[in-house]
Amino acid sequence: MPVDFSGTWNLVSNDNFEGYMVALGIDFATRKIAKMLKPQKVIKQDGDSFYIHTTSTFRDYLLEFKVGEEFEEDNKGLDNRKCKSLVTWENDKLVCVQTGEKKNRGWTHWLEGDDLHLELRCENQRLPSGTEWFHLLE
Ligand code: YOG
Repeated sequence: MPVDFSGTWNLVSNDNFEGYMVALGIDFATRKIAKMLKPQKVIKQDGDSFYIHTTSTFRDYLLEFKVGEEFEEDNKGLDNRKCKSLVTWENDKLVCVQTGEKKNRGWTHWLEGDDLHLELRCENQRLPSGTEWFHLLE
């Protein structure tokens, strides 16, 4: 039985989100707002097809992809830089590499019990393993 990320998830911690946003070149005022947000993720997974909708009171971001198929990502409402993204499985981890202007850009999702973990990477910044958690809603 492959891993299933489907569900509604709430942010519980975002250690070093600031460092990640600085690496992405997000301006001070926007970072101040973004740090305070408690975004929610709705993930719908059908095998290798994913729908990940991240919502907040400030901005929303929708990502749809199929594992193993490269796609264009526009990061609209985030840093607005276009990149080519490829998501692959590394055992039960979902690993995205975002190739573009920023080096070493990408993210990794994995599950630990009822927690969804997300590591965000950009240039020399990373949210260390397990510092950003989302909890499954009832
Ligand atoms: O999710 O990559 O699940 O897309 C990262 C924000 C903040 C906007 C959020 C809005 C990067 C202002 C995307 C936050 C900072 C700051 C809610 C997380 C950029 C701008 C949308 C992400 C992946 C993995 C799928």
